[in-house]
Amino acid sequence: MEVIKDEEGLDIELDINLQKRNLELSEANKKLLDDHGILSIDFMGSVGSGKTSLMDRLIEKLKDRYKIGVIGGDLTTTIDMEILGKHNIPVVQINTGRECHLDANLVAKALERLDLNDLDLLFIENVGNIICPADFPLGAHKRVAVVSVVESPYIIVKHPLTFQTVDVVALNKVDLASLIEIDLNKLEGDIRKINSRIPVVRTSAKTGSGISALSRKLNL
Ligand SMILES: Nc1nc2c(ncn2[C@@H]2O[C@H](COP(=O)(O)OP(=O)(O)OP(=O)(O)O)[C@@H](O)[C@H]2O)c(=O)[nH]1
Ligand SMILES: [Mg+2]
Repeated sequence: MEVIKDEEGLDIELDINLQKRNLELSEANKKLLDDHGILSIDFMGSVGSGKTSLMDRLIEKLKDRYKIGVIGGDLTTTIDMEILGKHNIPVVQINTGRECHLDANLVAKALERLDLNDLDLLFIENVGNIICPADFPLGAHKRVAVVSVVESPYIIVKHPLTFQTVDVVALNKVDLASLIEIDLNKLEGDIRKINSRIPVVRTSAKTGSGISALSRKLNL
């Protein structure tokens, strides 16, 4: 079969400049966070994979030990930040309109809205999408890919870049795995073929299983 690869496309120069500028801004974000002693974690994953639900669980578990803030990316709504704001923590919503990922410039603007002297842990929820965020580091110290096990048996092999660029994978919704007969060992094996050293944690934001393990893998 003949396969056309997009890296042969004409828009490559524009892409490279955009990503170069994003990388510079992401490094500035990281320095700002480091200067304030804030650890930050970027959660990425498809729409509905469970990013907000896992962050909700982690915040519940960690809020007595850390001063936590959240920046949330969403095309148009404020639903997720309303949910997480119920923990009485500072939250900033970014509505990207049509963009399928956050970028370092948007995060820089959101950081201006937070009292960085009063935070020691920052969660960033990326726009629901497993493809676009991979190319746009935000300055977070760690990146977590959240994969719902009900998405597709091919979810990992179809998105190799994402799994090369993250530090931890949460295989979420394991409470539903038996209902659809998905092979979790196969999914985990697909991840390890792409990135052999990456920690993979099986979680259920519904039951709470795996939340402590996820927290430990994030060194929290
Ligand atoms: N059964 C089950 N449902 C879950 C789990 N995690 C999340 N959900 C449900 O899945 C739906 C989507 O979860 P969210 O946490 O909003 O997913 P998200 O990744 O933040 O979605 P977007 O922000 O829209 O991209 C909600 O109805 C959750 O209650 C889980 O582990 N098990
Ligand atoms: Mg969400």
